[in-house]
Amino acid sequence: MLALFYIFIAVAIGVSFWQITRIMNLRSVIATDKDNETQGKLALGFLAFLYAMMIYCLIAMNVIMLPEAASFEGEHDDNLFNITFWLIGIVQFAMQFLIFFFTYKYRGNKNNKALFYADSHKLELIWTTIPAVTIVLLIGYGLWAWNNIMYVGSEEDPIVIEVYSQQFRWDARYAGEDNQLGLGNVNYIKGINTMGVDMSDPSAQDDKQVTELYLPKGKKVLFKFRSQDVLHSAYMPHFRAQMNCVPGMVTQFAYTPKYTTAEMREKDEVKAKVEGINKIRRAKGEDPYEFDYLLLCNKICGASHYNMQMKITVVEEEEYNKWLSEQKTLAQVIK
Ligand SMILES: [Cu+2]
Repeated sequence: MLALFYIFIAVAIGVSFWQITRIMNLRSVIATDKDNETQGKLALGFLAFLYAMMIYCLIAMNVIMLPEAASFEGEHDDNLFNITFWLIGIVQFAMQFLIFFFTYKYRGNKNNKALFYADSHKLELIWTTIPAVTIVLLIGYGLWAWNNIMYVGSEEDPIVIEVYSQQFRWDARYAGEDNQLGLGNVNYIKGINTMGVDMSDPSAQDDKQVTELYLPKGKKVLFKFRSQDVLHSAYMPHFRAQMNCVPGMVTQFAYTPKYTTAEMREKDEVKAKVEGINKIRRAKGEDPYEFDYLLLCNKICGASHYNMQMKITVVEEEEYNKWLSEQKTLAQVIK
């Protein structure tokens, strides 16, 4: 056995010496002009492939992208996204061309001579200033949009709704007549009081707990988030809003719904997307999908995280008032 091992080592050493001598020989092999010509043309071919893939993905993936923002605050997210997308898109389209075209244009050639070029202050000034100013403007707009949806310093009088997260469900509570949520704490969770509302708090009496969100069109809604167990993230993609739900603290965002669910379903853009999605679902043998606004969990919070969602229905104000008046107050439900 040991003899076999020695033989193996001897062979391994022999192979390494052989490889090393091959590498030494390679040093004298330099690519010919013909090789450079081929490699240069391959670089151009790769550029064409890259562009084709980019355009194909943009068109093919469009069907699973979100439709137009369904909240007034979300319009700014879409603006930011579009500006950034086209800016980066155009710049990278041009840069890819320069990279691969110059690779081809300055391919190795015996007759070429390198040019010594130290630096250019003018060029450096341009490529520092333009990106810096652009980024400052984009971040400025982004911060403004952030404050806007976080309800910082807004004068409006919003409808207050609490959204409560736990593994693996959502509960919601409307603030009721007084538009003031009663205090909540995990210690008060008992029986049907699944959100842990402090029933000795006067402002808790008229609160209404529901399992589906109804929102009125054109009215500002302020969401307050709590979590019972781990980090969750309240994600309402159609309204372009997302916020972490953190155990032990209350977080928030606010937006104004722009279209009712029915109006959204009638939009050509939404119809085309629903049709595209249903084509994929049919091929898989799944039930057809109908457009609905959704609240999803966007933090991987455990095994059934994927299933943690709540339907959001946006209706005209009249219908919203009617629906809300039909819901029972906590005082009626919890004795
Ligand atoms: Cu979750």
